[in-house]
Amino acid sequence: MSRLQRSLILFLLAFLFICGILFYPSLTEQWRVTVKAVDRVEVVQEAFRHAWKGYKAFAWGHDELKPISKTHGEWFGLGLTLIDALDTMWILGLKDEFAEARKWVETELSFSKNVDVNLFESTIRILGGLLSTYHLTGDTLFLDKAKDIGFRLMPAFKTPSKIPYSDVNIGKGTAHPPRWTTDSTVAEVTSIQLEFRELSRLTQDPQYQNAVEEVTRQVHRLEGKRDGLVPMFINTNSGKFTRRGAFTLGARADSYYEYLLKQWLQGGKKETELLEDYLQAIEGVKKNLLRQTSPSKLTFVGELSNGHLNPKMDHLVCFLPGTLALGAHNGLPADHMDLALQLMETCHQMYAQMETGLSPEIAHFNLQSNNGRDIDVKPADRHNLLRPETIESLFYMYRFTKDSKYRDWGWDILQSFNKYTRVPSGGYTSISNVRDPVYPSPRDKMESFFLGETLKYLFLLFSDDNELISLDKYVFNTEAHPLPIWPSTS
Ligand code: DMJ
Repeated sequence: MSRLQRSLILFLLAFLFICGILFYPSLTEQWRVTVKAVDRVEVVQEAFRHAWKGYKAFAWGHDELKPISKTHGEWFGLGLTLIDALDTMWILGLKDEFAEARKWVETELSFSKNVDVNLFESTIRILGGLLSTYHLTGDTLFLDKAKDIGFRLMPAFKTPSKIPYSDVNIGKGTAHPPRWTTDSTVAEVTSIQLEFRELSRLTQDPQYQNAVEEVTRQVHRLEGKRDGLVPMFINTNSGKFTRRGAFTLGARADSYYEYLLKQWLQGGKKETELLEDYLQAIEGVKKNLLRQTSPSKLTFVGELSNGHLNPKMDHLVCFLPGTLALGAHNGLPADHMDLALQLMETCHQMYAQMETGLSPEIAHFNLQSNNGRDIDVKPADRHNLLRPETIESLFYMYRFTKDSKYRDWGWDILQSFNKYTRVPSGGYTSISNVRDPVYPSPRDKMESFFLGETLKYLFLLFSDDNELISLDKYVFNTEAHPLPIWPSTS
């Protein structure tokens, strides 16, 4: 080799070395970011497959998987998990799994059964799931099934007040309240509207829309609200609120607020009474229920009981940051977004401060300046049911802000689910103690909303495709089933 050749080779090597130093960090960063984004989506798909593996092996066609005892639990006997998961499989691109589930719906699913179902739960999970799967796939099998269950649920509205009963026998066509009361839950009777209104639009049969809008009309003008906040119970005979004086954004009232905003969006922002009720309620939250913890000033939504503020918040309330952000995205006051940002931080802390990284069902907040911890958990509230609300809100917050911290928070939750709730033989289980990372006490139950909602929102949170269920074209029902925003001619 000549001296010239040697010099050329040395020069080339030096050049490559300098290029490496200059560009390596940004190349690796780019590569890392791309791989990270892809990986997270794939980890969700893998989690779904793992959950499905358990459901398929031990609970196929039944309502819920009991992954530890390797058997199933029955609630309505209608394949609840399978139906709740249909559109998730479609959105996650799990074609084989979707095809086998579709086959079951076609050949096995029958609503002609002498069985009592809860009106609200079967509307949001079954009717909602079938309608959204119909919209995503265009497959009329799902529309036919939706019509069938929708029609069978209608006897619930035959009450003296037209406020529906909680339970319907879908085989006999009879309905009744729970054995111990003639009250229905306010959230339940006011969170079936998106689904029944959509069923009327698709079938051109107004009976469904008329029935649920009668409920909305009555609740709109009822006495007993406090600054737009509603009590938790309503009587099916009198049509009036009962057990007044207690107000929460958690269990029994939560999705009333969610559906005010979402019906307004579904109908193309024309139904001003819905918007007015929603805006008034958010003002009511600010005036009556908002507090900040000590020492970290976390904002939370407490509960009011006969004028007394109880500083506790259900995990269920963590739907609220997402709903507030959705409203702000649609032109509602900017301070709704400010509140969403603060509440999102609190919901994140409800996970981050627990030893397992998983939120308890209910958090108690500290208001005393001399006490050290912001969040306390009572022994009876330490369970985690694999609920979706925080991840749901993270999804909205990421879509609207593009702040990657929301993805990172969701990623941490997914990793905790994988660490503490994953059952090796297939499936995930709810746990009884989020404060014990050594033995979180598995409860042996995978709720259908883990597949219907939690994993779906995780996937959408990590997906870079903003058009995948665009929030300008769809509203999610309270079980994460996307329904179309009506075209302006509807
Ligand atoms: C789901 O059935 C729905 O999200 C409902 O609105 C509240 N409870 C569960 C999930 O936590």
